[in-house]
Amino acid sequence: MALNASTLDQLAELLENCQLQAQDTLKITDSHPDMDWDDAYAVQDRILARKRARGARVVGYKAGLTSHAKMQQMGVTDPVFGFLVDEFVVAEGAEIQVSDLIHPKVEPEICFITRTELKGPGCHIGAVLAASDVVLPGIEVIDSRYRDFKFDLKSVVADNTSAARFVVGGRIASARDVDLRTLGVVLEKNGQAVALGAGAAVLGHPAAAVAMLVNHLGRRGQSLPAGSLVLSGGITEAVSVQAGDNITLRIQNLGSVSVRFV
Ligand code: OOG
Ligand code: MG
Repeated sequence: MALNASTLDQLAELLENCQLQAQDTLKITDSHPDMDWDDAYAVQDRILARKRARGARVVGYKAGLTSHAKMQQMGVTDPVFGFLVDEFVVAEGAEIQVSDLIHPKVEPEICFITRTELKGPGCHIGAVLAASDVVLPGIEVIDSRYRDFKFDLKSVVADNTSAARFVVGGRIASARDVDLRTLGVVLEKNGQAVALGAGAAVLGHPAAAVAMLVNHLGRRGQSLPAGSLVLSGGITEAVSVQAGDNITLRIQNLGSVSVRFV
């Protein structure tokens, strides 16, 4: 660790306040260039601790930057991991207030719900599929707290990987009964297909993103509890949205899920 506890607390307070007040900031590595990976995840942990102290409940986790399309869009090279709490949940078909957010973008994702606990190191696709109950479509709404979505990996980790809202829905399927690599994915904005892909865009197989998450948690002495929801990462580039936009995600065999921005 390169930063002391009070600096980590200050950074967590800054980033969480930016989230709650829909205000942006410069990426924190500009002011703290020596921040290391442990510091970055320690800031994220402190944001979660602040939310927990106000009664928030962790409902799952997310992997991000797991597809080449996303890595290219953001100019980075490695996946990152974040937490999902109840305040991020949006009901299927509900409205999202754009004024609560800074510069939201939507991402088409394949979501897993686990039936048994998963532990790393050594977690692999087979273990993830064996432990997963179901998969279903999910739209993640990301909203980097950094000005113009400009960040490096450590800054985005500290910012809980831009997590803001998510909606899951459509049709559930057994994780073992569908070929998650070849599932076709269509993201529509106002009735027009704006991004297309297939499950394999995520690390060759979306379950690989869940295995990476579990191994990441294992390195930190944590496991993925039974009943966790995991967003495995955007399959395509993220798409900017504005008030008035209707977003629908269609995934082959898994139906569709929609959300409206107002
Ligand atoms: C970081 C979060 C990326 C994904 O699915 O790739 C992410 C960002 O691009 O702001 O959630
Ligand atoms: Mg995402």
